[in-house]
Amino acid sequence: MKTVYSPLHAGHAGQMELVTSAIVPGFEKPSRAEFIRARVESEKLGPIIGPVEHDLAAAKRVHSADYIDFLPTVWPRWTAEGHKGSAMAFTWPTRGLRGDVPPQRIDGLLGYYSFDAGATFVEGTWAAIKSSYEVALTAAELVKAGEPAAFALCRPPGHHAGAAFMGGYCFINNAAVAAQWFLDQGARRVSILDVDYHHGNGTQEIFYGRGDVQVINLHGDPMTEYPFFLGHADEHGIGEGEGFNLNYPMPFGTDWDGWNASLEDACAKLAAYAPDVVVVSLGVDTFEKDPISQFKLTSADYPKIGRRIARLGLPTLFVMEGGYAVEEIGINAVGVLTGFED
Ligand code: Q9C
Ligand code: ZN
Repeated sequence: MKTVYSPLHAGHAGQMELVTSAIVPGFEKPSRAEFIRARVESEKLGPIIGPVEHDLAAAKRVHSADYIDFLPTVWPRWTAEGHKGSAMAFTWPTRGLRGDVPPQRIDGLLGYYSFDAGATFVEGTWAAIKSSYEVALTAAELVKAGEPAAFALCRPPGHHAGAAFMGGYCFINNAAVAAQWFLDQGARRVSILDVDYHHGNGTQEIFYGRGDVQVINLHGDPMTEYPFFLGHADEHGIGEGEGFNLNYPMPFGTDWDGWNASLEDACAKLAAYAPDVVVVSLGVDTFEKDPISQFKLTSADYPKIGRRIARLGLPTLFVMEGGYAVEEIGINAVGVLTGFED
């Protein structure tokens, strides 16, 4: 299959991250995408192409226009205020505060448009966000044009970003954008299968009231794992979306057998929904050596994931999400893709 990749991701570099009372270099770093690209080449997965330029209209189909228009202003406003270092949120409108009045200064706006401090900006961040979005749309266009599958090597990732907020290394929800784009191009139903270790809270929020996108998440139980405040098994959608959101929270230490039992159930529900296309939010932070995660999948397990998804027999768009064991991230991510093609 073809891979879509942009070198502009590399400008989103050197951003800092809050981890248990220290500010450290971010886990979501450029080498992640470079290891994956190198593995795509060495495994001869297929051609690597650049993204086609797109305006932001498709982003505004799943995000609020004010949120999308805010993103390119963050770094200029942060530096205009005289701030140095990563632009990072630190105050949020939680219960008991006003969440309906956007403040004027960038320090406040960062909190207004986020749910955590985990989506930080440096100078090249907006260009990387935009390129990641274009990578997803370009890969979606390949699938729409008849390719059985395509790989959007997105960086930064997207699944924690909701309709009007960033967080968890995510800004534009690339998988949600692609799913909506397929619908706008005539698909009747789309399934999003999110296999990243973390619950895709943004994707769930965006489609929670809709019956035309089935959202399935396999992830660390939010009782003990980030993002903590969404992803429980009793969240099955609302109104027209009732029954079209499915969560499979799993405990720390989950290995292939436990994880695969969830995958099998998820694939049965996905097949019953009979979508026209599947968007896979492909995170490989389920890996046993991932530095911020607690599942126990091995490199030998990833091709099995790809083979199972292939058995659905549906056009499939793979959208890169998380995975922080950089030495093995290429082996694991491309392992899913080569497994799919077996
Ligand atoms: N000590 C994705 O995988 N931080 N995002 C967790 C780390 C946030 C992960 C705490 C993790 C976000 C796309
Ligand atoms: Zn993740």
